[in-house]
Amino acid sequence: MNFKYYEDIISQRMKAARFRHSKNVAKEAVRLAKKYGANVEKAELAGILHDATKETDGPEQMSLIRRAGIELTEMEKNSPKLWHAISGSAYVQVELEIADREIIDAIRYHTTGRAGMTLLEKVIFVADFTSADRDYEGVDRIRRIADKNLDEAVLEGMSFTISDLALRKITIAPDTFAGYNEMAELGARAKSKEK
Ligand code: DGI
Ligand code: FE
Ligand code: FE
Repeated sequence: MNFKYYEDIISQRMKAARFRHSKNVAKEAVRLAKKYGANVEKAELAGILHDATKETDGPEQMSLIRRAGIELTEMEKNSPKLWHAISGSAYVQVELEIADREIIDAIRYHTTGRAGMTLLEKVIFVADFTSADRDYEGVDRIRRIADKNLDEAVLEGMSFTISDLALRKITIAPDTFAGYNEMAELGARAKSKEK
């Protein structure tokens, strides 16, 4: 896995600010991977690549998705914000020839999450929320949680996203709900054990 090689390629696909974000996510993913026992090299690589196609135009993203053999659902077709996660996972497969399923899926599900997330998927999902460049309201709270319990941080991130989307009356992907329900149930069970 040649991090510098991929970092170079990716830097040419995006503006400086997004490249900075990608580097911050890679760094945060490494920190979380060490803390929670995920594969550190994969975390760093998935982190730098996770937004690879965020600045790629719609038709090119659709072409990457087609080339990777991915079928979009009607809702996905109608949710342009979700495209970059899917086309990003397609891009690393068809253009960078990365075959590692864990890395591909960490990119694929970095925006929505899903039920049954792998440790690496959780690390990237949370790192995207807690990277150094993030300054939304509530980021301190999620950073604090991320230092204590990765699953709780995933749940917090999903809760944040769903609340935000619902307030703005934007469609919420089934994967987002499925991930949220799974983590909320896990959290509820942990709480009932504490008592
Ligand atoms: O790419 P980033 O900006 O670093 O972060 P991201 O990949 O988490 O993208 C965040 C955007 O994606 C934000 O505008 C909310 C949107 N989003 C997240 N989950 C869903 C969603 N949009 C829709 N329509 N449905 C979702 O489930
Ligand atoms: Fe993203
Ligand atoms: Fe991101």
